[in-house]
Amino acid sequence: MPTLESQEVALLDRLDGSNAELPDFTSEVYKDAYSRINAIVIEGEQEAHDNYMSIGTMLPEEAEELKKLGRMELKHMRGFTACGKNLGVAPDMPFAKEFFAPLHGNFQKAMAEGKLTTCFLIQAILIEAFAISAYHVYIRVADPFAKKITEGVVQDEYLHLNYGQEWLKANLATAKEELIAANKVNLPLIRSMLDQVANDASVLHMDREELMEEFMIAYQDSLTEIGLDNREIARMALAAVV
Ligand code: PL3
Ligand code: FE2
Ligand code: FE2
Repeated sequence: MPTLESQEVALLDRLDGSNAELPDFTSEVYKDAYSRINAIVIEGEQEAHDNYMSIGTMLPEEAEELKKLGRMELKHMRGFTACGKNLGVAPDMPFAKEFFAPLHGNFQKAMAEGKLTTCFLIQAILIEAFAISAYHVYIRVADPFAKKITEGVVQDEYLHLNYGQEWLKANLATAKEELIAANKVNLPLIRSMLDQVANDASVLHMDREELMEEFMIAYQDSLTEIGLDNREIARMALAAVV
């Protein structure tokens, strides 16, 4: 039986994340990158709250449930605010607002047009899958305080993704066309958000390829769950590359 070369052992360690090298959380370069990443997460959680409340106004029978999700998002926001404080970092909120502006604009437009399917896709699938992928990768390289908070948050994000999946699944017959069209417009925005954050993320020792991989897993799994077939999912995913 062949023995593992030491390099392969190192690779195995990294894949499971347990041996990824931790950054220096006190360095200026770390804090500078963190001021933007932390702001993105705080803004993202705030907007997630607002988006679930908005969806609730269009779905009165689900309003209570959606309020619950919204409250969880505010709790996440407070948790991540504490993470920045703990490191002595002030979040760059204007940067984060600009970062979310295109997606935010599309959500607002869909709301105004009563396009519930588009709203669900943007918030409960794309944004939640983006959050889940980022939080998974971050947990492996976070400071101990932030790691604990993020571990709690990521569990909730699965509930949110699930909630969106269930709604889209139940409404797929009438929603499919809009779902595919909305994906074509909004998946490229997620891709470009990932590109914009990649440099700062790498300072936090978060790898870009790993982020993409985690995102594609969460995204494709959720489309499967909604009831799309492999060919439809492949077509939808291609919107990220073309
Ligand atoms: C929905 O519940 C939350 C929406 C937040 C989206 C955040 C995406 C974050 C991408 C940048 C990498 C962050 C790493 C985590 C650092 C605290
Ligand atoms: Fe959240
Ligand atoms: Fe969420």
